[in-house]
Amino acid sequence: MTPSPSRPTIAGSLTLALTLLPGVLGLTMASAQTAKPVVPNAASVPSAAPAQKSLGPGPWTLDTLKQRIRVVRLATLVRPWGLAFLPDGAMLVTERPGRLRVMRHGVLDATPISGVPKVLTSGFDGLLDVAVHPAFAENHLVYLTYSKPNEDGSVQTALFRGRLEGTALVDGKDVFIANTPIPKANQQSVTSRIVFGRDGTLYMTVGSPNQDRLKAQDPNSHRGKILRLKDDGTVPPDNPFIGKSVFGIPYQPEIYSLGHRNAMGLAINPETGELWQNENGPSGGDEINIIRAGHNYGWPFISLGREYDGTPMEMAREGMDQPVFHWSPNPSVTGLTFYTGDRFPNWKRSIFVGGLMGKRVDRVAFNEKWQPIGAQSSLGAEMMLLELGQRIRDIRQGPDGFLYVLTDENDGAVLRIEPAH
Ligand SMILES: [Ca+2]
Repeated sequence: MTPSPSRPTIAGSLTLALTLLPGVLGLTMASAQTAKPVVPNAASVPSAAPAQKSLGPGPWTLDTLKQRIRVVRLATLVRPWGLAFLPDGAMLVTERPGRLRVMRHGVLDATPISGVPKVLTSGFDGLLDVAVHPAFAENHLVYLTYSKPNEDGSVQTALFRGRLEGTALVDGKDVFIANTPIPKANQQSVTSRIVFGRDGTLYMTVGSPNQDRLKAQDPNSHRGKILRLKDDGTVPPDNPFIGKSVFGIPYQPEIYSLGHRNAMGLAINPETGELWQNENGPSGGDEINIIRAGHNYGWPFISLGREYDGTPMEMAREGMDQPVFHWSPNPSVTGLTFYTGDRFPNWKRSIFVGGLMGKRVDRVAFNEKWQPIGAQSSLGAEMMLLELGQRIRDIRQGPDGFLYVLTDENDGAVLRIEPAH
């Protein structure tokens, strides 16, 4: 994807400058930072939440709007978080406590892959997403995002790269570490997804902690941004904010888009090549966005949701993009995949997302112009897998045309959705 020339993303109004600067300068801003109750965002619900309904071995046959499906439990993993497929069809799956696993022909290899970095495992931190280099067949490169613990107890979001040789990642190293560590005293989990674009650059989301939400608009911080990197972690020369600044504060050159809360899903539209993303809103306002170079997606200034105490939020501002689809109430969306396979012809041009609090998978159908068919909000989504009662962490289409689903549990499951006849 070639970034289009960026347009001004921050209106130069005095009001906005006054809103932004205190956060940038680290000053207290009563209206946005201290007056609101501190409520964890959806990614930060304590892991000691009420016990999950036990899933059982399955399989399950379920009816959906367009398709009878069979859901098969392939494996049990601890808090599986992200998955990616190798060219030979094998599947890599991360476990949040810090293990990378491999499945071949639907069977889990008992031995985790060695060479994975040490991760922070408190809260919802840990080993996060996994992506495979587009030229994996030649270079065997695998990428991981994770919560990198520092000696002072703070945590940073890092991108790690290693070469997969047999059951080991070798020559592994951090190729990029996002700035703005989250201090130990203020620790709040943030997430990171990664995906390769058609031009071979890598997009990486870096979450914005709810307690320091203005970081999502701070040009000097990687938090609350989507970054665009070369495959070695360096800056592509055509990134939209290179050499630019706002109110005299230079942008970090890795930034591709800003104003994001906690992005949980990231995928390339297989038809248009555009980058699509989903992120968690506050109370209501989970959203799917089409990400364009240099654009501002509004957080924390605008949202279609409300503050946790019920206070309405500003819903629109000039120069800030609206989502293509949004939810209220929130399922806490996570994972995002476009269905392009042949196993479920009725699901072509559908997007699937997981839901943590919603304990379900949502299908959203799109028309030829990539507009949602019907409602542009929750009513336009088909809820699936509610019968299983599981927090869903990720969903991806496999090269075999089946859908693969991860549940967010200590005895989490890798599920495969197949047609039932
Ligand atoms: Ca937004």
